[in-house]
Amino acid sequence: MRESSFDFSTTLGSAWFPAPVFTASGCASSGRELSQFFPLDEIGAVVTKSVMLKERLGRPTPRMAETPSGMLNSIGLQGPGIDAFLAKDVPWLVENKARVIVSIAGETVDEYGVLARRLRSVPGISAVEVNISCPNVDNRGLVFACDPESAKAVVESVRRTLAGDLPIIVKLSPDVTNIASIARVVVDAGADALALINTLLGMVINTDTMFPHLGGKTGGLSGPAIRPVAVRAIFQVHEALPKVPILGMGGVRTGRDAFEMILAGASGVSVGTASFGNPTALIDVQNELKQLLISKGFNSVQEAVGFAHRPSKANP
Ligand code: RRO
Repeated sequence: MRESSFDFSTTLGSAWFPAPVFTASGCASSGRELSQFFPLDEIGAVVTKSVMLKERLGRPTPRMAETPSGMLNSIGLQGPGIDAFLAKDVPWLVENKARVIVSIAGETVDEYGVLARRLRSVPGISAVEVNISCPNVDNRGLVFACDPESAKAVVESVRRTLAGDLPIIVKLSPDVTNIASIARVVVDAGADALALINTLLGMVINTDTMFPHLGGKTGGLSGPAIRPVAVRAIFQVHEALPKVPILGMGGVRTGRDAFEMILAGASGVSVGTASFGNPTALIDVQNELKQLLISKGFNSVQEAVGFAHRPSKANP
């Protein structure tokens, strides 16, 4: 397979992307910092930090902790609110030729509907990520992805509002017993694709002060430590719902890590925490992934999606 004839594009619902590597929501804000290191149109898309209806200051500091092979964050949905975001960030991304996936987060089912309505006629948006799995909320009842009825209500509200305007990608939490059953509920409610996985709820206690280290006490664990959890979740959901596109994420640092997620069933892969240590991680992952797919004999990304599910000699 020659590089020139290899098809590196991918789709999430009706949205098409020329490459399968994306930013992870929350790790690149609206892409301004990363644009100093590479042109944003070289990656699949920028997935923006989950935005709420109103400006939000987020949780008390400290908001970060290093952990073995990972990182704990407790940002708490800090952001400018949807109006400022649509006035400043989306136009800037469009000017910079980035493809844009806007991530939204609401405090109530209705708020998700209102946010979706604001996005309906905005030019330059490829898809909406509906984040129902932020771990950094003070009331665990607001982690909609951990309760099938709440998850269903949010997705139905966004689907009703958007009709067929924009593909809906729903971001799920790994902190559930059966992620495939939650996936099925949100797909039945109208999700076109799924983003797997958000961070895992964790905690670090400072053994000098003998108090929790983070201002918000708990935080979301990301980085290589969670990659096997993400691969497992992607594999289980692809097995249950093989036609539903998955945007995979969780500890991807190399092209081989991204390849592993594609083999598990992801149609695209987001790189998040790795960008903090290496601002060109997205480009490095993308280049390495392309070479790996070609060297394994694939003609396209699509051919490799879910390849680990084929029957083996040992397990036909
Ligand atoms: O803002 C956050 O603290 C946050 C969000 Br919205 C999320 O979805 N996942 C995460 O680890 N942190």
